[in-house]
Amino acid sequence: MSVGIFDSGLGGLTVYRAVAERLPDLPVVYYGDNAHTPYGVRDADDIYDLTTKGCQRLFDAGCDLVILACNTASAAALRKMQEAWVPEDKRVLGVFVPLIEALTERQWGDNSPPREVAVKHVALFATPATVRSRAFSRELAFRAIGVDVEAQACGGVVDAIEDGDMILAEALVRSHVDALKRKMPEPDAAVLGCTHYPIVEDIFRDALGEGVTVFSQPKLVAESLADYLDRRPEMVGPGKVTMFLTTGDPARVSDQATRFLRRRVDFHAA
Ligand code: DGN
Repeated sequence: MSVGIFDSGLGGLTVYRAVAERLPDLPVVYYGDNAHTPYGVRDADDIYDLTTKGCQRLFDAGCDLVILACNTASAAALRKMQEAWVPEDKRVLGVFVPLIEALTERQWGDNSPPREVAVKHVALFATPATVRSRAFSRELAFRAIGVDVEAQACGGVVDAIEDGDMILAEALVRSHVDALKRKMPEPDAAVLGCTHYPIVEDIFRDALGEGVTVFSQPKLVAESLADYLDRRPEMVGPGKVTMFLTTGDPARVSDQATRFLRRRVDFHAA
């Protein structure tokens, strides 16, 4: 089978790239909902409808396992989808759990009791919808992990990156980090909870300063996926081919994707 990677647009390509590096033989179907991006400003019902539609398309393309690379979709839709929508023979996994597991040094699907958490004051940077959903704190509370979380909604950063305006992106990141530090002066860890932020990770690191451990998703998700598939070899069947689908204009999306992947790929109409 192929593994599906769902995203609201192009940002999930940061996750795709890490997965392709970690698991080069794994066929992947990438679905970018570019016609409806950004999700960060949409309401939860809308995000749920768009995310289930995209996942259905990935199931139809032969994916039994779909990763929601999009934090906003993971925050606003995943739990409800898992409870009420995902068919028994399919799996949909989000990107918060690998982050939380990294904080607690556990692994996807590992139900052992929580261990002592090394970090205490965690700064979360994410889109307005992810912050509004409080999903990150909810997942921590669900696992009885007692850390202090302060969230900063980073309005504008996704758009600046998509527009290729890196000067604006840097100014916004620095002002969001300043705003966070006014609420939590000494975070000891920072979670970059948005697909686009790995592209400006160095700016986050610089603005946060030394002594702050930065958790970035792509590598953590790729590592968790490798682990997950290791423990479920029956899910990895004979290969299909990797392909890229978009609800947007394939030619335009293929051009924009180069910025995220640093190589050319061809998107097709979803
Ligand atoms: N993919 C989204 C996320 O990770 O939150 C960012 C883009 C968006 O739809 N706002």
